[in-house]
Amino acid sequence: MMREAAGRGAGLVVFPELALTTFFPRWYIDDQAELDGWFERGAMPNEATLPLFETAKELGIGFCLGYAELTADGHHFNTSILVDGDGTIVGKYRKVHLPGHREHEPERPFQHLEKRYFEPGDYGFRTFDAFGGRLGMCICNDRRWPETWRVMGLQGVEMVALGYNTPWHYPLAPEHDHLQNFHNHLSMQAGAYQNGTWVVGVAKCGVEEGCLMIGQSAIIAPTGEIVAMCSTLGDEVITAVCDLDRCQEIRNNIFNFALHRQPQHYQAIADEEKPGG
Ligand code: CDT
Repeated sequence: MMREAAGRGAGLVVFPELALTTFFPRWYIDDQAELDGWFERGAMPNEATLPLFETAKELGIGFCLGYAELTADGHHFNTSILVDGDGTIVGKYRKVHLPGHREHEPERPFQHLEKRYFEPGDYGFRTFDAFGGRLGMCICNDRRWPETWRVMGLQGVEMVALGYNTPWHYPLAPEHDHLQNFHNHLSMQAGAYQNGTWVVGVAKCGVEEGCLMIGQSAIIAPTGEIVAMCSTLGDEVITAVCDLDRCQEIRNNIFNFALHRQPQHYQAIADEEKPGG
């Protein structure tokens, strides 16, 4: 798929969340050694990912890759890295908003144990000078939170790369199942428009270990318009020309932060306390 993207002239390829494994938080895994087997240890590239790095370098193409990270000192994160066209890691992100639950809930058709298996990311929402612009990353559930986008928007982000694993079925509110695709695009298009940034959102989709995951990976312009979208639940490469200067169309006008924001009224967003009823 990277070769196909390079053949179309792409400079950056975005892979999904936990691209190297199945979405293992759907399983309750009691044995720590077995669980750790799903994680990549230490620095990237490791033995398993070296061929990807080498292929990217050969093609002169950058990539964003999501994987489960086990650090040398034993911390577990849901991570993504941004690698430039000569194979250098230029950015790293660790998922902040971890959805799901901590304990085994056998009544569910499948688990969502991200809260058990990962720690919340410790980097926050950083942005990086790369690919001729300012890029940021977030991962899956992060896309549903306006704070994710705004913190990067305030840094002048011009493209946010994100991967997702979103099951069609949401056991806690099955009446929302038919809205999964809508909520996916709603969140990403709003994030793009309200912050004047390109968004590349990439699904690990289709049926994985019996679990149906939504697709509709999309490249979204700073206007909030979807300019390219996958149309199947299989492996697909979509491409778009992303002119980062188009971010100014939004930033110089409707969302001119310097001119129109009123941060003295936004304090509650950053307060530690849980909001009252
Ligand atoms: N991977 C991930 O974050 N998935 C969640 C599923 C819904 S919450 C159980 C998401 O926000 O898409």
